[in-house]
Amino acid sequence: MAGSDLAPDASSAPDTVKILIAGGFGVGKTTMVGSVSEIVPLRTEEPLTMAGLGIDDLDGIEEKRATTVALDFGRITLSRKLVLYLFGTPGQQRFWFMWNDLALGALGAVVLIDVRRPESSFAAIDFFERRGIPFVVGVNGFHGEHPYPPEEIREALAVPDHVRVLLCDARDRESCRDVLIALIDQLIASAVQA
Ligand SMILES: Nc1nc2c(ncn2[C@@H]2O[C@H](COP(=O)(O)OP(=O)(O)OP(=O)(O)O)[C@@H](O)[C@H]2O)c(=O)[nH]1
Ligand SMILES: [Mg+2]
Repeated sequence: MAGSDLAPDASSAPDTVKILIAGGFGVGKTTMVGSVSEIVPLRTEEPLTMAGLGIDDLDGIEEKRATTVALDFGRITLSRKLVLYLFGTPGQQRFWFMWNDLALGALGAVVLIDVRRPESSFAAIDFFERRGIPFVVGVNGFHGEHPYPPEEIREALAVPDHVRVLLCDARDRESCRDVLIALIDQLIASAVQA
């Protein structure tokens, strides 16, 4: 109905943005997508079994029972004008071949780090740097503990100055939301500079 108040107005439709939640094995990616998503997240997890002995390194994550074999999917509305579609990547090396496909069309990424095992996310940082996909680093303080300040972690990971490093808790909605907002701020800042 042209001219009617009920007519759909394309200009009021929110922008939708694809964001990846990436990082090493068991750093909390599925947990993060689950805590922040406003829809029931899609998960593709399989149980960790004895078959993974000697392959899946559960050091520090002994409680872990399942692993992502394809992707996590969730959604968060950040404002009336902005909706993020979140794609969690699988963390184990044998599933990394999927990252290229998952990264298609992504505007940015959160590289999540387990503060106790930061080296497990080196490959993820490398992946986004090589492809020029902007990212922020979310430092997941397992058990809510953050023994190192962000600047120390930046130095240890050799993360460039323009990349934000944020302490977070993957189990906490507000905390994960703050990381995503920082990523959007970083994307806007680099678009303005370009
Ligand atoms: N104590 C604590 N446990 C956490 C936290 N984040 C995740 N976990 C737990 O750690 C385990 C691993 O979390 P996941 O979210 O499955 O990690 P992931 O990165 O998706 O793992 P993969 O998909 O296998 O790479 C799960 O048992 C979570 O419940 C945290 O901040 N604190
Ligand atoms: Mg997972």
